[in-house]
Amino acid sequence: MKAQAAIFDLDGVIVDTARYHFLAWKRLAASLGITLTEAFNEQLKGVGRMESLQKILEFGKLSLPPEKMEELAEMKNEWFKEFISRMQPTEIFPEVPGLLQQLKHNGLCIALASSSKNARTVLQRLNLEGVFDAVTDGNDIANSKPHPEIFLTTALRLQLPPSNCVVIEDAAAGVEAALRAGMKVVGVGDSSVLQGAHRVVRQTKEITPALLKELLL
Ligand code: B16
Ligand code: MG
Repeated sequence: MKAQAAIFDLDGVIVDTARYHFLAWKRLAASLGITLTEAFNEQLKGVGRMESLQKILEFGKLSLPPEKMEELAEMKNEWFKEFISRMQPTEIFPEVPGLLQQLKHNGLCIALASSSKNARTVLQRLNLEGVFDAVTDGNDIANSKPHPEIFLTTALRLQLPPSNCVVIEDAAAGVEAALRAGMKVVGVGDSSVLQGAHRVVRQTKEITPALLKELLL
C-alpha cells in the first residue's frame, strides 16, 4: 500500500477556535468603529494575523502606521489567548478523536497544518500533543494560506509527495492553498465559500476514512 496522509487544519476543523478568532477580531474592529460581519469573517479564516488585520482595515477604509498595526494585532492576540487559556479537551469536535484513530488504523499518516502561531498551545489544551505524525504551524512558515507553503512543508516532513495527501479545511484560503500544493481537499462548511474543494461536507463528523481514501485513489 502506498503511504498516504490526511492533513488537518486546526481552527474550525478539529475545534471551534475559529469562533474565538472571530470574537477577538470583532472586538478589535469595534474599537476602531468597524462592524465585522460573519460573512466578511470568511475572508479571515486560515489567513495569518497581520494579513487579517490588513483586510479588516481595508474593509473599514482605514490606514494605520505599521507600529499601530503591530499594537492592534498584539491586542487581538491577547484576547484570543484569554479564550484558549480556558479551553478544555471536551471542546474537541466529538467525532475527531475516533476519526484520527480510524485513519491510523487504515494505515494513513495524520498531520496538522495551521496558520496559527498559537496552534501548539491549543493542541496542549486539548491533550492532542503527540497525536500527529507532523505538525506545521504559523511559526514554521513565511507565507500563510492561501500560499501553499504550509502544506508543502507538511508533506516534506512526512516525506510524501503532495499527490498522496488529502487536506481537510474550513477556510477558502486553506482550500486554495491545498489546491496550489497539488493536494486533494475536503472542505468543511458551506460549498459556496469552499469553491474548488474536491468534496464539501457540512461538518467534520461527516468525514470517514473511506471518503478520504476514495479521493487518494
Ligand atoms: P494566530 P488555521 C488560522 O488558523 C485561523 O483560521 C485564522 O483565523 C488566524 O488568523 C490564523 O490562524 C493566525 O492565527 O493569530 O493565532 O497566529 O485555520 O489555519 O488553523
Ligand atoms: Mg481553519
